[in-house]
Amino acid sequence: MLGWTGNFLKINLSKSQAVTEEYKQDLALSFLGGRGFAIKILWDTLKQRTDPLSPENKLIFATGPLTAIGLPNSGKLVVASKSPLTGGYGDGNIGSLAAVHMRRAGYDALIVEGKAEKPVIVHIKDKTCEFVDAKDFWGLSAFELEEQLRKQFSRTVGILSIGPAGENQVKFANVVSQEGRAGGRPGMGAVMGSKNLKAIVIEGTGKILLSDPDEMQKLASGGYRELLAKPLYQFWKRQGTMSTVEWSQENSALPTFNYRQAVFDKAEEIGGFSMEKMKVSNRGCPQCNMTCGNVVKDSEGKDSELDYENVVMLGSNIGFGDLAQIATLNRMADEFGFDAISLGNVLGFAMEASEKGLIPVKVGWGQFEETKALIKDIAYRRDFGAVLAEGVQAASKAVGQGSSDWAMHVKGLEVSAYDCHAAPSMALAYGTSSIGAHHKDAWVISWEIKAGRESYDPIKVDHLIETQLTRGGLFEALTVCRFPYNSLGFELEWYQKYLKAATGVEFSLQKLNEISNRILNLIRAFWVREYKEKWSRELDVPPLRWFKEPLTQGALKGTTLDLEKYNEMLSTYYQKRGWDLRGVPTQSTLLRLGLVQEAKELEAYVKLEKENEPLVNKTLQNTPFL
Ligand code: PTT
Ligand code: SF4
Repeated sequence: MLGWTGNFLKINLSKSQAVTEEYKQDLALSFLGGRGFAIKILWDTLKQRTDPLSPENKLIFATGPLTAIGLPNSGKLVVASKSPLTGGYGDGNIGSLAAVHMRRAGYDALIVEGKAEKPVIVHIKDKTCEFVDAKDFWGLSAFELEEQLRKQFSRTVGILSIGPAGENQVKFANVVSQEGRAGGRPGMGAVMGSKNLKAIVIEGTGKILLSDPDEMQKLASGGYRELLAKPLYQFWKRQGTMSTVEWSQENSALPTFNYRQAVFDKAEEIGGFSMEKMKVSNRGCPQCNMTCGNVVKDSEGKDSELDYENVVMLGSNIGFGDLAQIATLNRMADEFGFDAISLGNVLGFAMEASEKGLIPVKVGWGQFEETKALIKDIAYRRDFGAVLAEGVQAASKAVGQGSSDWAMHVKGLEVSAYDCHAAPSMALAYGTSSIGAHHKDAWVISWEIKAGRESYDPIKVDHLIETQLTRGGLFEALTVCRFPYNSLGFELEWYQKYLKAATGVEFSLQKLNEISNRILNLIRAFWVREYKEKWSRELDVPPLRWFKEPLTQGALKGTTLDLEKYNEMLSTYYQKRGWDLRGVPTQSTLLRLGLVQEAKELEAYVKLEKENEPLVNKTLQNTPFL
């Protein structure tokens, strides 16, 4: 095989064994890599209803055919598993030297299964794999750990690790790499912790065989040059994602006080220009010339890397208007290994519940010391922290008293940093995303604002699906960073040329769309298989706060989403996807995508419709919450 290595490394922690597994080119041509490999492996090898925190769950680190071959923004990988937070498919995308080393060691994916008897570090060096006792490392923060591992192995190794949140199986713990890169929002760090796996250290020195190496070299340098020439490049280097704070404020989309409001009176203090005054350097993923990590000094004088999502969720959403303090909370998230978006949601939920006198914790909006103390309680599952460590969906079940309306999640994954009181298609993007309420698959809100935010027109559904196929399908299968494409306007054709030079295979845009569709449909089938009789279209509905509680401030005062119109839009979405009124792929959709065996298997769990039903009003009768 050219472009792909053709190998996975299967690591069994229970047996301290690692075995190379060759895979067939068919798999690569049908699923491309990254998220595609991950869902196919999970579908084929995971028993239905596996407990996500049991040794039987699989933790997959997967790359794509463009990883580690010197192309712009290609130093990333997907980490995936059955999620302990949602019970469905979960993944994240991390920039890491581990992606580069994995491919140079000759693997396209690592598949970790079983559970080590005692805490362990897996050290992979080309074709060797050793299991190192981690007793001296267990308990360290992700940053301390990296420093020690670099001293023990070498400065340039790739490291994927967890902090104390992952060790204690906090359901929204993620995987950390290279101070400031982290991924796997739906609890991939908790899965790693449940396996007693503190870190993977990886070193690869081999070469990846390419179809046309000379052409690839030309394309790589052409790509870097093209990015440098993009009009938005200079401003991007200055602010990265941080300029979105001001944009969200101007457009009433800035999560504020647990999404009660969409504007914040201290937005300017926490925005991109304020950040620039504090900035000390840029950081980024390997093989990238857009390095978007904004490093600032936090309130304790330590380095912290700021992104829009983290700043908003640990800022306006929990009442903080001091960027240095937010930077401290952000650093704590990285050190403990929490997903910062979910952490901001969980804290927002706790602050609102505390204000309403519903929980035994006293923590007010913007109270710095109390917030830091609560973060530690969550990491170590102390007192009420143990309830919050389960995520907002579970916490709201424990608290009751109507709190599920303002537990901001979809399918258990906490909402990322865009308020949707006035953004129906962004709400639908959260509702139908592959992993729960994340903007990764489709950030459609800026397009929607231009298109008319009050409308529920089917054209919005078309745009959403197209975006999901490109971002949630293509970029997650390639695992390359999508920022060149969606933030600087780097054209998709570049990736077709890269693929041709790497693999020798011509991929038309139509072919790539078909692969993306296959991946997203199999992910949907996985959710349905795991939820079985508990599956319902209600799971595709975003938090009720956006429907029930109008905004009371800003230009959009009085606005809510309309549940009936949302529901109709959801039915249109299903029909355009080739899914039935429950949101389950029909048999003809699965067969058209070549998922023949998968359709048969899914039929064992849920009866499949043969074809799409026409849209009828019975949709509304099927939704008990109306
Ligand atoms: C991503 C999610 C995001 S999305 C952010 S900020 W963003 C948060 N970052 C966190 C963090 O940092 N530390 C932490 N402890 N928790 C965090 N949680 C949040 O995680 C990230 C960039 C960003 S920054 C984005 S949008 C883009 N995401 C990409 C993607 O998903 N796919 C892709 N092909 N390219 C992407 N490029 C951009 O990468 P998750 P990273 Mg991340 C510190 O992990 O689970 O996918 O959730 O990976 O290497 O840090 O790069 O405004
Ligand atoms: Fe990583 Fe940012 Fe570069 Fe993307 S643009 S590869 S997220 S540093």
